[in-house]
Amino acid sequence: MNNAKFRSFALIICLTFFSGAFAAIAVHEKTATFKVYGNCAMCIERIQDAALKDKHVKSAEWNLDTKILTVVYDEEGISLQKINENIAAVGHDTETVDAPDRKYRRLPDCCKYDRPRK
Ligand SMILES: [Cu+2]
Repeated sequence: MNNAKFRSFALIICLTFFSGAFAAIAVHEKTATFKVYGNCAMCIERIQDAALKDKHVKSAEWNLDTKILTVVYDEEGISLQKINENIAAVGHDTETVDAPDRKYRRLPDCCKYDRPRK
């Protein structure tokens, strides 16, 4: 193989590898939004940290005004249901999962929100 041929060969290998890698990332990443109940600025970190606890959740942003959480996650690694459960586990009811009562009671007073189903 001469030099020019080798270079174009190497280039094709690189392009194949990178486009494959990017396609893999793009295919499995999903964005979802759902309601998470909370009350104050202190809740932001607690809710986002609970969502981000699983490494398959790439980003989590909770809006204090709308109470909407936006998550980007790898759907091959974690389900939306499990993300809801992880958040409920720290005391915040979500659209679909209720927090355990004892966890809700342990929240600081400023974080106690009106529970939608209680
Ligand atoms: Cu709070």
